[in-house]
Amino acid sequence: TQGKVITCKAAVAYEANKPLVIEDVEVAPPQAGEVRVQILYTALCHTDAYTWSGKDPEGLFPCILGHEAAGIVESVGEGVTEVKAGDHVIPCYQAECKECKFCKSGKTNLCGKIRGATGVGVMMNDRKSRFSVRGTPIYHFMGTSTFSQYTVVHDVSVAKIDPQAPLEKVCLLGCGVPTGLGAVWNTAKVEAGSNVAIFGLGTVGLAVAEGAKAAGASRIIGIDIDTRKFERAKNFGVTEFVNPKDHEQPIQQVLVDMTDGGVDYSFECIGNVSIMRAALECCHKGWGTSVIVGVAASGQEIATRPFQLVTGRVWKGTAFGGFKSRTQVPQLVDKYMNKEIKIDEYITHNLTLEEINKAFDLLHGGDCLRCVLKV
Ligand code: NAD
Ligand code: AHE
Ligand code: ZN
Repeated sequence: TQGKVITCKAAVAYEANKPLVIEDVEVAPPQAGEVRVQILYTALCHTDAYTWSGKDPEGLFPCILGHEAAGIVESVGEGVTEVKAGDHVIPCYQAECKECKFCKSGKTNLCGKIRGATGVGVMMNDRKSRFSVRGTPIYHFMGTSTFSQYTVVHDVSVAKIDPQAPLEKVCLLGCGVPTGLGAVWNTAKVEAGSNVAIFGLGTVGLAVAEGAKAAGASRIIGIDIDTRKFERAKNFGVTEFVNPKDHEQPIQQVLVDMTDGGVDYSFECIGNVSIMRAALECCHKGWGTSVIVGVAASGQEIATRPFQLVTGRVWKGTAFGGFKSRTQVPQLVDKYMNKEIKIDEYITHNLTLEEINKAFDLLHGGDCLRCVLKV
């Protein structure tokens, strides 16, 4: 297949909110600096649902969504040295070129090399797509497009992993689990003994809980409006639960009262700007830090009284938990293999690519953390 167009199945999003269509898609060979990957397993993340909803300013249609996956390199383009056919890989929507201003700064995991192309659904070389259906180009998504049996990614966007690792599990290390763990370990740098509040107990929020427990946090308070989330969250380290619907007072006040003035760290894992405000305002005066993890829709803005920051609270955000993708995803795979981090517990459903619309329904149903699709 090397050097040839591959025709395979992919789920195409033709329009916002319209069911995805399983199509025979033509996938062009990788050009210089590109890698064609056979995707074996992909999970769905709420960010896929967000873009599909039409509220993502970077969402272009028709496109192939998907960014939490694992697979095997099929072939590589000219000049690609770090991976070869047969390598087991995880596509990384947050690239790591190790050469750009961002990568060399030592201050961020964001990479600038190809971000200009991935935000508009094309490959860097020729600003074109490698996907087409009956001659019509289909946009890439987040530089990954994993809802396809084959995809083409930039070489700076693939992490080579231990070939022994089960791809049907470690696909989750493409997004949600690292995001939550890294928000705690890299972005907030939670210390032992801290009090932590987590808004939203989906996969990302539960991974925050797992990370906070590992960091030695004393109290880990989980906040969700869906009480079905509470029982499961105990296994991830959440020690107390608050349902905002049980309280008349604003949720930030409830938390301040529970914690003698506020929490040391809070995490917003929903994507709701009024909860982002509450998450900042439930932090302790003088030092409390709030991390925004959730992705809010186009046009939404955050607000608070500047006095909140003047009096020492800190407002931060995180992308992929601050992990440097190509360097650290393989390390997270090793941690899973050594049973130092969970993955299996986040997988509540397993379906096939053909059943992807059902998988999106499950994701919206509330009972589902991650649904892994066999591609
Ligand atoms: P999810 O939908 O599984 O989890 C969200 C949780 O929030 C659910 O349990 C829901 O019941 C709860 N919730 C909704 N409204 C609430 C409210 N008003 N008060 C309290 N709880 C409420 O989603 P997920 O896959 O865990 O992702 C969470 C967010 O993180 C999404 O916005 C996603 O786009 C974003 N995300 C960001 C990054 C990043 O790099 N920054 C990475 C992955 C996901
Ligand atoms: N296109 C969206 C932005 C979405 C966003 O913030 N994405 C996160 C990852 S979410 C993964 O589930 C991210 O990493 N952002 C940094 C980046 O470089 O995109 C919008 O609203 O414009
Ligand atoms: Zn995601």
